[in-house]
Amino acid sequence: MWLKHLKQRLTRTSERLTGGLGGLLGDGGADGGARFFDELETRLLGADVGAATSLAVIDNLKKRAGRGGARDLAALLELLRDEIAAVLAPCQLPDGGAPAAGAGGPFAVLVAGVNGVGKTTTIGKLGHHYKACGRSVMFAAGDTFRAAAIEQIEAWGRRCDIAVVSQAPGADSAAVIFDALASARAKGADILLADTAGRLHTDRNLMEELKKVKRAMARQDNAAPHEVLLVVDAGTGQNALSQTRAFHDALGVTGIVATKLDGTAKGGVLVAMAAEFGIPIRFIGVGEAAQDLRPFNAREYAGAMLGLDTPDAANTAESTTANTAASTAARE
Ligand SMILES: Nc1nc2c(ncn2[C@@H]2O[C@H](COP(=O)(O)OP(=O)(O)OP(=O)(O)O)[C@@H](O)[C@H]2O)c(=O)[nH]1
Ligand SMILES: [Mg+2]
Repeated sequence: MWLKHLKQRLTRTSERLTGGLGGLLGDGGADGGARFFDELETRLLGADVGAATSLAVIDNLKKRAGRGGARDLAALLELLRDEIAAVLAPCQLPDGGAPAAGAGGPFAVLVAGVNGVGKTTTIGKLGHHYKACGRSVMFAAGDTFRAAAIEQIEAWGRRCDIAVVSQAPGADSAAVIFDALASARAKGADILLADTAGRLHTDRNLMEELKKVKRAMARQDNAAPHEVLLVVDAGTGQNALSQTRAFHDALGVTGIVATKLDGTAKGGVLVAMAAEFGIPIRFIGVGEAAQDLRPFNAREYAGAMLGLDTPDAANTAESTTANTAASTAARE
């Protein structure tokens, strides 16, 4: 189910990459497939895979296809999937890196990113995911700035039956999150997901404010935040790279969630991010509903980018939630 859904949601990217490609193989690759490989490289660039990575992927593909190998489109796409998956693989964690129980406290996640990328929605979906895995979750309404931000996270809290710690609009975000962490500790919650207001990565003052939030969390628990989760909108393409650079410099990003992969043909940006940063891509978002978020899997994603079925991964994806619950139980 999920794989079909993922493939369908990534249609814009897969069409950009593979639409009409077969026609370029022409007479069976009399030109050694030169036209095909050139076009494929251009398309990888268009899907925001990035210049260096596109070139490397195509070079490897040419070598593996061998002389006269540029004939069979299906076989070439399988090889291409391998090449893309190899770039993505170092950024994949089992089950999106299911949080270990903190030493006597909740696993505290600070969620950050520029305006409108999907932070609050991702928190709602993550809450839903972790609850389905049997973890107890709390939310911190740390976006005290944007109108209706508190109502938005409270609505997710009601939908998922998750307690939300909030204060009045305009309150100090660091104070709200500090209190929420204290409350999550007192209540013995497994995971605290802290929302923050969207901010431009180029705004020095607002980036300083985030550092302050991070310090406030550490005062409550030395090891907190256990995760600094950056949310990026994949549709912003190359801009997602500069956002990641700036947030990583300021905060030390430990995980990435890429959202809105359903609405964009730039799904290749994850490959560029993997190649440049190597920061774990923990989850991907492919829609607005609670179930439109899943742990990132390199091979599944590479296949969906190319519109391929991934029969060998069908079982693993279907049982991801069950695996998470099982591995969680095993740790406890
Ligand atoms: N299609 C699609 N829409 C998404 C996805 N994730 C979030 N959205 C939508 O994007 C819009 C913005 O989402 P929010 O969660 O409010 O974004 P935010 O980063 O919290 O925004 P600010 O707090 O204003 O910075 C909402 O309409 C969401 O429903 C996704 O994966 N796919
Ligand atoms: Mg928000």
